[in-house]
Amino acid sequence: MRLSRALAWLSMLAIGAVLFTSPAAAQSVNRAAIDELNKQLLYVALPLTLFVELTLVYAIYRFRGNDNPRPTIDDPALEITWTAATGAILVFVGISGFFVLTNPYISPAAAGPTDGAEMGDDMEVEVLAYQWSWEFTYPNNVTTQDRLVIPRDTDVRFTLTSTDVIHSIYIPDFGLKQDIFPEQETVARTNATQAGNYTLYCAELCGSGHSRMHGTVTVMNQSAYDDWMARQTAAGDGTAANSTANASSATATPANSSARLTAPA
Ligand SMILES: [Cu+2]
Repeated sequence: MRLSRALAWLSMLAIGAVLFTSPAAAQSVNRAAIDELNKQLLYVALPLTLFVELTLVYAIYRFRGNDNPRPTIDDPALEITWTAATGAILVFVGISGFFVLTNPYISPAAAGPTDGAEMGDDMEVEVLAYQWSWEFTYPNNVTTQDRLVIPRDTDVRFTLTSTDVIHSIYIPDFGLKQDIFPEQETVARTNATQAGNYTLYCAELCGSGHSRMHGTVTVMNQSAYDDWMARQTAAGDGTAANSTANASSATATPANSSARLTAPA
């Protein structure tokens, strides 16, 4: 009696922990898809864990002090049932994971032609990674260093290149991570849903300055973003010659781009 009451309390505690620790609203559509998958898998894993653990605790209690256990007898029906149940769970996990992996925000490069056509409307930001900094080039040739500014609720596509070694862009709050290779272009995509400042990291050990290779992502409402972009463009007019001259050689010489328009941090 005391044991069953303890088990009931344990079950209630576990279910309560899941209900009250549900994550806050996601900051991007990528993150929302990943969080939703985690939640689905948790709802499958939790009852299974409880079932296994409670069975174990019951067996320990029920057969305590049994010095002469009988051998297990074959039970084909039981064996078929648990094999089929395990198979069904694995199929569920596989299908759930597949849909998130093929989400056009999470795997833009693997998305089908329909999604590719839709991506024509994305705002495009060129990301240049190099030892040990980031350079972001927006439409209008506006460039920022170690600070990425994007509008909220807008599909943004990043085309990523490196001038030296392999880097990796990682924005944990957005659930976004993509390797960046020299002489090769990779793509990442997101849609940020909450204004604010987030941290961006390099997630690939890329040399002695790797730990310094981080930046800020600022998500603004559309009107604030438009104002910001107008200020950057106006500030850039004074150095238009520099900006244009360097824009063509940006990929080759990022280190020389200090004369180009750089947003205040
Ligand atoms: Cu790096």
